[in-house]
Amino acid sequence: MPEKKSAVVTSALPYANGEIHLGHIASTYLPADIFTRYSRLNGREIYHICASDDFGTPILIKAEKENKTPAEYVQYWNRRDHDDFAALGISFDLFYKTSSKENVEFVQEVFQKLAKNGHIYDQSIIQFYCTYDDKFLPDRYVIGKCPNCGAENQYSDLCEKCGRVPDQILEPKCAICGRPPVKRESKHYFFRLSSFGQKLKDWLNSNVHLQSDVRNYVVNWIDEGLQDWDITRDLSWGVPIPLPEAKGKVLYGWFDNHLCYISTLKKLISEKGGDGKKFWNDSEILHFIGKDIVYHHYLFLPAMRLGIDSEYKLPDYIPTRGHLMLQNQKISKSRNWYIGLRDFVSSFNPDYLRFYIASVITYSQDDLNFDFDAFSEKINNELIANVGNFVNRALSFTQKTFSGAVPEPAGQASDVQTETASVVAESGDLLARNEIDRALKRILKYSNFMNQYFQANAPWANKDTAPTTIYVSVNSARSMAILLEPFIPFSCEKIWSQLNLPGSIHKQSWESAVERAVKPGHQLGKVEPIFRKIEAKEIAEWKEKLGKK
Ligand code: B3M
Ligand code: ZN
Repeated sequence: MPEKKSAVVTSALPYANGEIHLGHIASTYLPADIFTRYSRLNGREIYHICASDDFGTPILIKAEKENKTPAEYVQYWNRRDHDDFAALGISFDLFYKTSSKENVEFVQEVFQKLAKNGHIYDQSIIQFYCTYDDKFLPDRYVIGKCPNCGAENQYSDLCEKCGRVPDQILEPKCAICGRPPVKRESKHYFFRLSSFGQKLKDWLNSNVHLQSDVRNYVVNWIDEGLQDWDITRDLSWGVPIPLPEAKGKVLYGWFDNHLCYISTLKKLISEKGGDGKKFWNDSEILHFIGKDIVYHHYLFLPAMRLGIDSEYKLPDYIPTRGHLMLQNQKISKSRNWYIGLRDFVSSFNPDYLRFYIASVITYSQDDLNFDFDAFSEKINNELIANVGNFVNRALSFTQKTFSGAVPEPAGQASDVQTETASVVAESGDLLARNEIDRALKRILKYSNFMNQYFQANAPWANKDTAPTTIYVSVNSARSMAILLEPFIPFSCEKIWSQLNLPGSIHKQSWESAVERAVKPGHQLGKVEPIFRKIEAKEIAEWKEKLGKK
């Protein structure tokens, strides 16, 4: 077999100013985790990197409101996010932070290289300033009307309607006090994004792995002309601009945050005794994002890497997915049309959320919907009635009829063997291509096939063939545990322990799922139902809570 290329997976960095909710999970963290888990089982050296996005005005605004230093404030959210992700089984190799010493130093180094290469210039600009709050008002400190699409109430750093950066916001207001700001002069540093148009286009057009619909509209943006990018903020909270004359100025959060993908990977690899830069450049690089940050990942990020002579290679893949709707409506924290991750996994098995979302996430920018009735139906009728039912039937039959010892088969059941080989190959191939929903469907089809096999062979009524049926079924349960590990890792741990197999389910090999590795005479562990059904009452309560303050 050819050596599999190592890989670095990154998930967009959550701002350290609020809890992780179901929307984040569906667009970014779960697909990245499923891909990583599959790749690990498939024998690839792969690391999943993430960090809290600590700098930037929204965070400063919130820290001020809570009377905390920004450093204290982000530390809280860094821990909290880390713990919430862990509760959902999102298996980062390192969850770090953009305010780390390593990132700050790396960002300053990149700034200096860009400056040396002539990609940075300074210019005095007129900045909004609130005389009431006595502050310059960068980014989110200013709210107004987007000059590109006319949407009202947009922040000056990103229009949520059209996804562009409205650099000349109309009808500006101070986000703290609501008063119209005045204008004052300040010296700012700019990144020459405008000079990267052709290089970016060449890269976009030559990278065959990018999703073509996203590539097309990014190329359109380039054709409309790129603006140079103001990378300066008159704030105290950020990466200090490493120039003596830039005292009191920091770099814009979008200058430093994506560099944290690299600085965090470097930290991880150096802790393992390796060379992070070499690892980055020898690996396949995948940045998982939601569609609202396309502009930043398809333009800013590659341009900055090009600007330092591709010392760190550009991404091979930028898996970009749509937003999650909730009961067919846009998620909104202020209207409480929103589900916090912590809250959700404290009432439901985290695998239920993983399973449901995995079954609906397409590899596209289409929006998805979280629907409570569909959720309970999927869990009760597919996960439990299909997978849970088969595994439990096979194992409890072994327990009752063969005292928990796997019987000696009398035949081969070659139809099952063929089906097992094909589900392993086909679902693996789909996962490698990020087609998560289709991979899961394929595995469920296999589980269905096994239910039918068990039913048709009726081991309770056919004494002669029962040993073969059971031997084959127990082995299929093992195969399913491996194939489902990327999707429902906690439940697969349970199946693995009921099968009483050695080692960790998370360290098996994908290919080994074709084998009949559970040998005759093997003694099972304690067998019990793996899942609990969702009750109509629970769903009614959750629906009731939505939208209430
Ligand atoms: N924190 C924005 C967002 O979550 C930002 C992502 C940074 S990825 C480098 O939408
Ligand atoms: Zn103000």
